[in-house]
Amino acid sequence: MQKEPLIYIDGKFVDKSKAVVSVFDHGLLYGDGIFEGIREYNGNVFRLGDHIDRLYDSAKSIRLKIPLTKHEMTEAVLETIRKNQLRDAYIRLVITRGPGDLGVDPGLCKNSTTFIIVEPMASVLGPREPKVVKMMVSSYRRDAVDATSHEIKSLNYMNSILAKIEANSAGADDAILLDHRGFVSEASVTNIFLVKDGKVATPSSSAGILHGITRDRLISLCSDLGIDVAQRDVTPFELTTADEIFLVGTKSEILAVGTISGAKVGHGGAGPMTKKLYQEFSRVVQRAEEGTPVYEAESVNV
Ligand code: PXG
Repeated sequence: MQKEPLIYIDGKFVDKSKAVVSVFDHGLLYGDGIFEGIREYNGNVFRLGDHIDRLYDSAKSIRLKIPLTKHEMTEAVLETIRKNQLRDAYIRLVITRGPGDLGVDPGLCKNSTTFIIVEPMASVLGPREPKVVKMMVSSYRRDAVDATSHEIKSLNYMNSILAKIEANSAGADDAILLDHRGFVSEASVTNIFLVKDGKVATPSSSAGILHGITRDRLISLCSDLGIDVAQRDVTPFELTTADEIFLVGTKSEILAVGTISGAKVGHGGAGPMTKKLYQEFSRVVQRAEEGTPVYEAESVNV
């Protein structure tokens, strides 16, 4: 019989079919919890330290106590990948407030629940060109920074889900959300970049964005390559007049935006800057120094 994937739950490894959490878990009842989406490329977990830091920042901001140290959490991630013997994977690390009586008060929950899912996932980065997507501007505004801010990587994704439903009905691949001021924020699960006259810009944290790890690496990549890159307020006008627009995220990697609400961005395909950054980024993710080796003992032995 084929072996089932193993899921980490609170220090134990259980078969996928038996990996369950309580219906009283406040992560499910109230979206009270946090998560990370992480990737392993060729036996290396890409920027794992950054993901762990962001996880603990999210936890701190919602006063969620994580029972493991950062080092122990890092080990738990690596061990889950090893147990499933994967070299190219998507890793979902979730910490919920844990089971408790009904009622929104987090004080009702004694212990948080931690689980880690790993699934095989091959990169689409490589010699080919970036995928081109059709976008629209959502009628939903991004949650404000003084509300359920996406600076917290929380389990509350209804804002993005509503935008996605709207995009699905309009025949678009995804939607770009504006912030409460009317500036560009991000797409449902990706950060956004635009290119105009050879300069790159991306919305700053005031627009209620998730501080994306891919975004962060793309910004430093631009700097390394001598490309002018700014984190600033971006207006909807700039979206309609940009030469190129692209989206970035751990799972999506880099996507070129072909159209927004039917209007072409540039020539309607992946532009030269997007292609260049895509090629460069495909090399970055494969570099050993960008990640944490999963099978260190194995590589030491060879
Ligand atoms: N913005 C939001 C709101 C996100 O959820 C990103 C940007 C990109 O961040 P990283 O750190 O991955 O570069 C995310 C990513 C999915 C998926 O299915 C992705 C995310 C959350 C839920 C689903 O791709 N987070």
